[in-house]
Amino acid sequence: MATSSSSSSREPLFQEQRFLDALDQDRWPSTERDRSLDKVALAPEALTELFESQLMSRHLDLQARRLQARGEAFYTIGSAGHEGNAAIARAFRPTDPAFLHYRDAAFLIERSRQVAGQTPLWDLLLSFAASRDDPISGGRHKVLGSKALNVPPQTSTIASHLPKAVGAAYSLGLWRRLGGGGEWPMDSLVLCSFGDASFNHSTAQGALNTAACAAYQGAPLPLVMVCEDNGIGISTPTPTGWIEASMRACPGFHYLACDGLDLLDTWRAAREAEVIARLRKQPVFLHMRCVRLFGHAGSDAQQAYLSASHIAAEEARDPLLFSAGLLRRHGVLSRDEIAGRYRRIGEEVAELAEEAIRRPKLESAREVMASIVPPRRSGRCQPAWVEGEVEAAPGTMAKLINQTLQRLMASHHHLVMAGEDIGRKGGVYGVTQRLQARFGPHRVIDTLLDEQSILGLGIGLAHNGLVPLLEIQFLAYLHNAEDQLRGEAATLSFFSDGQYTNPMVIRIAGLGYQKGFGGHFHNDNAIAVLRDIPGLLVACPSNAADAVGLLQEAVRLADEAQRVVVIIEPIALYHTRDLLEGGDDLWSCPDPGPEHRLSPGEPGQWGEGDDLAIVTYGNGVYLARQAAAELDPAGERLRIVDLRWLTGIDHDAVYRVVASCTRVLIVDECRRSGSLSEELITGLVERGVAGECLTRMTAEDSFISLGPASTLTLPSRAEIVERARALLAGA
Ligand SMILES: Cc1ncc(C[n+]2csc(CCOP(=O)(O)OP(=O)(O)O)c2C)c(N)n1
Ligand SMILES: [Mg+2]
Repeated sequence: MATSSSSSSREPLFQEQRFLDALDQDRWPSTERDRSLDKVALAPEALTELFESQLMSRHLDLQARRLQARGEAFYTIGSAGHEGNAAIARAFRPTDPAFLHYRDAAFLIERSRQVAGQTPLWDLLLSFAASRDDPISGGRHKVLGSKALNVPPQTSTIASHLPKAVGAAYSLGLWRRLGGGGEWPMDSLVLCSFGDASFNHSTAQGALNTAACAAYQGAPLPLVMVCEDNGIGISTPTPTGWIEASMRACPGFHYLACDGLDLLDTWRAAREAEVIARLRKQPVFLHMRCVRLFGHAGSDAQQAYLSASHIAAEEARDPLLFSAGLLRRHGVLSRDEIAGRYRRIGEEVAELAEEAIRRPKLESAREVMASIVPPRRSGRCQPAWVEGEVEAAPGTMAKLINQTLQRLMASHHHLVMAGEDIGRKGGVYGVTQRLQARFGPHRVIDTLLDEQSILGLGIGLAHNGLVPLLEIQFLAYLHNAEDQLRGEAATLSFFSDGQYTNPMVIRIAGLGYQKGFGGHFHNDNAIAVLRDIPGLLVACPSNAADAVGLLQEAVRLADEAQRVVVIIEPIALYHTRDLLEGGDDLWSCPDPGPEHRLSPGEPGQWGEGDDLAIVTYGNGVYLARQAAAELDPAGERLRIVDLRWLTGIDHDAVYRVVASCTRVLIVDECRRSGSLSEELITGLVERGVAGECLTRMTAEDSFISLGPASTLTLPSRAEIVERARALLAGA
């Protein structure tokens, strides 16, 4: 193993030598095609610039490995072999947002020529060195990105940027329907790129399917999806012809192919893609064949899984050799001019690297975390509330959420709803009824049945200045898509140093206790996957008035503070009117109106008693109120604390509310392991509440069963009564 990894670290040196040898002999390979520059409309100077971008990218790769060997750089996944994408960059505008593959340094460098004042080498070296001065991530990750170049940084999760690229492309047509606006010029198109192995990921397939289906129906979708096909994903080859066969057969897409070793061919295909996407507003799949040089990343010894002859054959197909050959055959540069450029760029990169590694690093947890919460944005108009939107009659949670959505949509013209069955049907539980009829199918979008695409659509819309209000039909169905929240939406501000954001609100119907509609997947009662995501806000109303206050605050937080906010709506309470007996109407409320907002960390309280505090949320509040009616109807001994917000809990505030109480009972309807109760107990103990005063009641670590058994694993009203009675007796 030691031998192969040391020979892997020598590969870049061999490859450099190969270029220098070719230079020495002035012997270069060529592709079969022999096109004139005129024929593809590329000026000789442009070809030189493309070659220089390729050289810069290559020298950065070489430098990254040298720096890593010295312990000065921390990420060596490189672009070697993919540098043909410089020609793609040149075919598009710097205002066309580009969600890039990690091997696209040459793209970024070439694009930077189109915007004054760019310093791509310096910027990328700062990123290698994880310096705080790195202009895109502030030293948080080695990402390709730039605010000035409209290249948002991408995460390492392959293909997870494709759903949002589709959403971003969709946003362009949507803004046109809304009469104009957004972050990008109206005639922009959206680019994204990814590898051949990534093509097979379900996230990629979902995005391709969504784009194809939208285009198939005639929706404008100015999108170019570039597959950079080096034939392998780490060690696993992609079956020959698989990608072409799949995409040629894909309705809705235009399939174009090019040879990424040939700048002229790549430029030709990219320009064709541009015309189709920009003018006809149809999606293009641009299949660029290329090679992967130096293995997958610095730590990868490809000799372990590829034959020496295969590696040698790939190395002989180095795009730099072909580009130099083009320059020579078309008489653009002399051998010495090529040699001079190769040397000069290498020296420049090496010099800059020595400076970059001396720039400051992130030095404290506070600095690292500074961009988790996005900055506030200015210039958002105050909503213009429409008269007559508040109904006086008391309503259920479902009704009041519907009314609130109506007035939010009426007053915020950049708010767009999307989800499964939310439009024509008005949602599985009727919560979104009549919204599509009123605001149109372009603002209340019935999406495909694909949660990844729904969340990706939202991220893409948010990138372009819209505020998406998404719906996930059931909490259990968030899980097949949660990376779009966890890995994508929640991380964007962090990895872009607050420069890119995707503010949005996601309503998720969830939790247990549904009568008549059972089974685990419609009653999922675990929220741990949401609670530990840095920066994500999660709210959960227990009653109709709070649902209004939380929803209005969530939209404000997204619109003004650029936050990503999840609201878990307890399905069992959607249509609940009564608290104690049929017809008492104690659980419906009048609409508290447009100004009612409940800020994060602001708990609700019922009762003033000091003997026992019940701390709870969602259905727990409802059950605790029923229990209180039995034990202490006036709230003289009891108080019930409704958390309302399930992340970012202000434990000092919770402590203040319960500090005067002799005992505290936590009622948590979610599964015990990983439940909020763990955090609440810890928070109170840390603030000095004695352990013996604290007790908790949670759901069992079980899935939910069907029929009458569906509540057996959940806290019940009777258990709360029993436990509270015992605690009150001991108080
Ligand atoms: C979802 C996910 N699974 C696994 C990985 C680990 N991984 C990183 S790159 C890669 C291979 C990608 O191959 P390909 O898409 O062909 O791109 P290439 O590196 O060849 O350019 C894998 C498996 C990852 N980053 N994300
Ligand atoms: Mg590959």
